[in-house]
Amino acid sequence: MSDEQDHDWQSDNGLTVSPVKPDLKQPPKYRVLMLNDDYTPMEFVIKVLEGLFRMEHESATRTMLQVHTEGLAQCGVYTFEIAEAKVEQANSYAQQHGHPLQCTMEEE
Ligand code: TYC
Repeated sequence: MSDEQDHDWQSDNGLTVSPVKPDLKQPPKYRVLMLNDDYTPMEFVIKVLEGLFRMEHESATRTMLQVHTEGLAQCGVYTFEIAEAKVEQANSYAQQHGHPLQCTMEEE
């Protein structure tokens, strides 16, 4: 395909013709955050971080301890729909097991 066929072109006065700037903006990303509470067992939190957020045991443990000591920590960064699904899955999995563990999300 020739260069001319690769682009849309705009013409202002009929004399100059220039390529329309392609819109290359990335979709916004969302941080999933995990919040501390006084009741959820540490081992359960580590399991969620490994199983749902695909962390290795060591980084899951480090992240759990960061939540425990600082109040919250980032579990991952995703597009809107994936972040929304992770938050929903973490919160309902915790609820099903009788734990108050909560995740939330915010735009990066
Ligand atoms: N603070 C909890 C405890 O002492 C452990 C915990 C860590 C809970 C992280 C939630 O997101 C959390 N058992």
